Amino acid sequence: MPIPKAELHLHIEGTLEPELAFQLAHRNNITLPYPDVQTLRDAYSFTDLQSFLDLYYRLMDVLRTEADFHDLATAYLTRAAAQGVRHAEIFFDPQAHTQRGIPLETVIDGLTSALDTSLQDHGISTHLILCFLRDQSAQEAMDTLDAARPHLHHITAVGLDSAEVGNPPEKFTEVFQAAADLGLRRVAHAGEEGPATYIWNALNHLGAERIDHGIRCMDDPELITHLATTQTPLTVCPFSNVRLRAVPTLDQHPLPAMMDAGLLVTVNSDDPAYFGGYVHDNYLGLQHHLGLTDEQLRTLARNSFTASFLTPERRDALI
Ligand code: ES4
Ligand code: ZN
Repeated sequence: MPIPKAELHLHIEGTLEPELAFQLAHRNNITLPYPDVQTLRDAYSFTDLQSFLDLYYRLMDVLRTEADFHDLATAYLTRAAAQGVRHAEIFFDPQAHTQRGIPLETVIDGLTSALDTSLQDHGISTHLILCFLRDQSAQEAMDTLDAARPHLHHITAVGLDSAEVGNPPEKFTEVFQAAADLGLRRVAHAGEEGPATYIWNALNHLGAERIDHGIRCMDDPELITHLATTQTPLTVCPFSNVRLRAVPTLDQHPLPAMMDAGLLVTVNSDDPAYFGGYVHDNYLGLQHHLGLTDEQLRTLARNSFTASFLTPERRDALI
């Protein structure tokens, strides 16, 4: 049995497996620009974050109805349960859907209809994290937060994702402040492809409580000390880093050095349908390629609960 764990860095749109993409395309009378599942899977060879994002946004076109979002989330939860996931904090990208004419309610109602019964059906508690697309304007992010106001009882936190370099955190200072004023928690992708300064700025300008990826902190000794002292969690995604070439090979992943530096590291899957595995597959990859011990894997699993936004009661029950 895979070790019980929380998953804290998971884009629900990144769980769209080619088989489901073809099913939804058929159901919605859409012709995908790929003849079959294998040809689509063969297209999953990326050179950097942008080359991945291009396919990720293109394939989302099959997500049209509430049932599509429900089925997407249910498929993820089923796989996550088999990987030992007991709690999942799930990102979604409203702007990627509203900009192609899908109402925000369709997205949120579809996702929450699956998440609402997840604890009973899959033994997984869930939170939703609304992400702003950082390669779009600050005003569009603010409009998205405004549109989400009627749905805030379903949303735990805001996040920041998409193309990092050239879109620094401070572009979104105002909308993150507005989110905090609404009682939302805050996380941000930083230091995936972007520099360590983006991590500092996510902390100092956005009030980020967790850093998604954060691997580039290893370039800045002062930042390592700061993150270790404050025990700010980092949601690291090893398979993602290799597939997007942020790290050359899994054998060279900085995760062991990050743990040795006293950082609160967690392991996550990011976009598992695209990067070759779900969260426990990432744990196994680390064990195999980096020789992580059972004790280190237990530490990573414990960190995942510590770093979550769970109430102390459920967290204590899960650890
Ligand atoms: C993402 Cl790997 C990654 N980085 C930034 N934004 C994203 N959205 C979906 N996956
Ligand atoms: Zn991500």
